[in-house]
Amino acid sequence: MGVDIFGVQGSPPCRAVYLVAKAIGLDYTFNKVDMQAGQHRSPEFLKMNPAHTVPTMKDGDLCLGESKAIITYLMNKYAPDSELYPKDPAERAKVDQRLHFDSGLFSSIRGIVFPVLFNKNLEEFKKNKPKLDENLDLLETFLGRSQNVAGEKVTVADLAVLANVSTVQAAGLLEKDKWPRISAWLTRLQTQLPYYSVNVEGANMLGEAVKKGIAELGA
Ligand SMILES: N[C@@H](CCC(=O)N[C@@H](CS)C(=O)NCC(=O)O)C(=O)O
Repeated sequence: MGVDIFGVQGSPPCRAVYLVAKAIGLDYTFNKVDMQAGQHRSPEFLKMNPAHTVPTMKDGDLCLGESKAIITYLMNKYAPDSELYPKDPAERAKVDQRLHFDSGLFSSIRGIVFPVLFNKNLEEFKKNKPKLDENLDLLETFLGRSQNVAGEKVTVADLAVLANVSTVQAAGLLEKDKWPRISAWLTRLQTQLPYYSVNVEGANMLGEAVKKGIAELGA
């Protein structure tokens, strides 16, 4: 049977799951969801995940939506001894906290993507941009306290945040002068993580579309 992951390439929460799966050497089947055709709202898909979001995972009888739930499940079940999700309660709590932070970061990115790619609304983009900047400021603070997002070692929190921040960078919205620690962390992970490339194509695809959209809006 094995693990099935349903997703698309551009989506940051999907890419976070692919990064984790690759990092732990998970043997899984990737099922590309045709969102334009509304496959994520089909009765079969809604049976697995009524919230009609990707990523969605199926492992035997267990169907899960929500990237963070999928990530922590995969770690608990398939890589329980990995340092990517530490066992010590305090260390794990910090990773979990950063994963929650990452959900907020993703929402603030969505706040940019929607007005730029779908609504074509400059005012909405301008209204939402400060929330993204605020989250990047917070991440810059985290990275001032430790080398990585949730401590000195790379954890699943880094992989989740990486999927989001690489999109921001590809969109031309990660100013090096404003967020130098984030920029340096991203550069370091590029050489440090042997599986870094899993995320690159999707991040560039979405990021570059956003960059083009911003230019077209005249922002
Ligand atoms: N909190 C969710 C967010 C997932 C999400 O919003 N995915 C988007 C693609 S990036 C999606 O599936 N949108 C389709 C929909 O909401 O109908 C997670 O982390 O998995």
